[in-house]
Amino acid sequence: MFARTLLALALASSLPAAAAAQTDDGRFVFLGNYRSLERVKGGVIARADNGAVRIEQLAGVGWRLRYSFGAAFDTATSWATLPDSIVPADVQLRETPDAVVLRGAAAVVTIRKRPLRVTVADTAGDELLAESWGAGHQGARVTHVLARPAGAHYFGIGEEPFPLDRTGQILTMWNTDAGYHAGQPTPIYSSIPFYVAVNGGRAYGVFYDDTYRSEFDFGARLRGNVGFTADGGELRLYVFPGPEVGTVLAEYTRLTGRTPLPPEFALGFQQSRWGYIPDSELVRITDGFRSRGIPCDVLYLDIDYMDGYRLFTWSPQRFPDPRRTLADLRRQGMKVVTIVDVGVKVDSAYDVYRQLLASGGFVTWPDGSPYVGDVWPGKTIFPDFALQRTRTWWGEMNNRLLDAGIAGLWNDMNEPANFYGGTLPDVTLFGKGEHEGSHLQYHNIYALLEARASYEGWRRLQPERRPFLVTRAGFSGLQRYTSIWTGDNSADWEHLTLAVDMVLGLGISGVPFAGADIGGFAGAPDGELFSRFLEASTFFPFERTHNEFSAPAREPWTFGPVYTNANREMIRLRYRLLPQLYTAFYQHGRDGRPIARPLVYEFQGDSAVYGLNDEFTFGDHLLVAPVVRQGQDTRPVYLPAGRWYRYPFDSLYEGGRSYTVSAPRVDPWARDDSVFVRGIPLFVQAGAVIPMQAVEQYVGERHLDTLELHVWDGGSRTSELYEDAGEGFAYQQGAFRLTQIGTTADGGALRLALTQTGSYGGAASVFHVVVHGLSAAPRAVTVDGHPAQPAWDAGHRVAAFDVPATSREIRIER
Ligand code: MIG
Repeated sequence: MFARTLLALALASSLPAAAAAQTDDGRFVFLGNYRSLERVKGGVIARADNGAVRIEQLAGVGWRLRYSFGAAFDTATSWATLPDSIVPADVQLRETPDAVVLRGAAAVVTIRKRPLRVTVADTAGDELLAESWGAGHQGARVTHVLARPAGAHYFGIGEEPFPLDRTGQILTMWNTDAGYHAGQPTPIYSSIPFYVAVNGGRAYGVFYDDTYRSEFDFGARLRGNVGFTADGGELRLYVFPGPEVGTVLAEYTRLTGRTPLPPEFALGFQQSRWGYIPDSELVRITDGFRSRGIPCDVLYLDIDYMDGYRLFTWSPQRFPDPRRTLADLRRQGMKVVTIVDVGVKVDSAYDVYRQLLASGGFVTWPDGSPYVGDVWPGKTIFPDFALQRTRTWWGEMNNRLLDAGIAGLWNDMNEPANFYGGTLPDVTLFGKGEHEGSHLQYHNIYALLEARASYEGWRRLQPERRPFLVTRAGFSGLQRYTSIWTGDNSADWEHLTLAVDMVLGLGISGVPFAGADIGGFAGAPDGELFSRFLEASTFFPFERTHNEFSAPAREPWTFGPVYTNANREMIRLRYRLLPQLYTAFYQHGRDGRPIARPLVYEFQGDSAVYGLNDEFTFGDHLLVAPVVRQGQDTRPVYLPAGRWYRYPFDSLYEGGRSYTVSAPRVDPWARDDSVFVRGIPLFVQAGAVIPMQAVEQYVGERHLDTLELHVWDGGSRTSELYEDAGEGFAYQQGAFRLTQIGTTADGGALRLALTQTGSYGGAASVFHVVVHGLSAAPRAVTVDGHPAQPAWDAGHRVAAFDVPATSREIRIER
């Protein structure tokens, strides 16, 4: 109260009419009328009766709008954005009696004066967004209300368990241990207050960089409006003018960062359960995979590997010699990731606790004493990741696990979760002496700061290895450090639908490296559900089975020989597609695009795709339509305009309409293993090249000197293949090879033009070219002018031949 009185006094002295801004009666007070203008680098500060707005154009990002309802603008640090990305860029300024107009590179921002309201238009003058009620506050709460044009659709806000088009949804940003989330209202584990709007085929994006608890209302209660309301913090938003969805994501991720290339093994299949104990169990599971020829790269250890749930320890009974156990597994190509929670057990005999206590780097009560919560180990204190010294220390603690030979860190319970009432109390304090704030300010970024501590620690302490982290909670920017899984789902069909919604929602929100617990965390899937879950997850960037302690086992071989074959085939397909997937990770790093991409990413002009929640592309040109319903042997698939081929049987479909296609459940009579791949509808665009490789039991099992280029005739496209060592950072010094392949098809020939950049000694020396979509054997094939001898497979109607990987031009005459 005292602080607020001071604020009001300060406000009154700088803004004479500000007394009117008192909100004791609970009303929201909006900016009111324009009063004056001040120029700042890249923009202006416009002052109004009840506050001010600072608007700047930022190079390569878009526009930042900051509102103040007090004497000065907030100086709070942003943990979500990259400081280097905030570079003001010149604007042209024009003032008229009614408005101030700022013209920038990709948008025109107009500040109307009475009342002060902002609109953003593209440079052609077409309006993108317009404040309706605009910016206001009620005490510390801030709100921002925009008009919602009738034709607008909204995507983003991360992993929400709802359909991708947010229109009509109300979504709360407050990281919550929200297990079993089907049909429940939000909040959910992570908060990504960023959306992409598409209206009339044009896209723009909005990001609210406010960590307090907040709510988006996409025209539900707010009817013809779209609003954001937060419990506190500065009303600070960024507008990304687009007009492509891809440009918006490039701009947003220039601001908040992109996922660096993970170690390639992290793209392989991963098997987890709560309860792989003791050490011999890891050996048994590894044997289970290897003896059945089911590829797998990573096993997970959940909380019971620890000594009494003490972080960074090993149970002496269950894992007497972890270094040796992990080394033995590694010889079979099996890596191990350990869970790491955040609550540090209160136990004076436990050195991690003693160190944290002695450093003072824990979350405190208002008087500075440690806040003690209750998590798996019992009474716990919580590291204060807002402190640099705690982040550094955390990295060193993680290194105890890395030294033992683990391959990644799995960060759970970091909402933060607390068995006393769900989370920490609002009055707890963080960041003392650095960036002080209460739990209200730090709650949503606690996991982001933990991930930052883990990532930076790993880079510092093991600089040759790419970090591999998995988190449950997070905030915008988490993608710079970690992958994410969607938390505790259930073994039911609805949760399969939600898994697709959530993973695609994350991807279109700048968080590409995501997946869901295959088969459901709780409950017991039958073979059909498990296989369908696995089919969809084959095309999620992060692919991991996991289930709770009391749930029955669900290794890929748990459901009988027929399902085992089907599951093996899907996992083998995952490994066959690793070059496509790895290339998609590279592309994300280049421009922020998702890896599993909702169709609106590429086909924003086609309104038929806005409501499609269960179709996406896996990298470029490969459309996936997983079956997410029980008992189905067919499903409808909408194909956007263009020509598409069904994979792997190559029937041709004209896009721009829907088809009902076969998607058979596992067929007990199948003889040919590859038949199982028919179960999931996959379509490839004509002209596309999909890079593939031979199956390995784990990434890097052997050096692959040959990669496959599968090309589908009948269109012109550009495709890419990215190769590097799959580990380490030499790629940042040029040790990579990017092959770009342009196709053109005319009456006489299909032509492939290959260009390469970078130089990587380990790159494939041979491309095995497989041409699909031919009606007869090619008349001739030439490679850089020299004749080649294709093998013609009349049954599958494909022609195949090898070329040197340095070839420049391939001509297929038909
Ligand atoms: O209170 O570590 O979402 O994946 O198996 C439950 C035990 C804690 C929640 C995670 C889940 C994990 C479980 N954890």
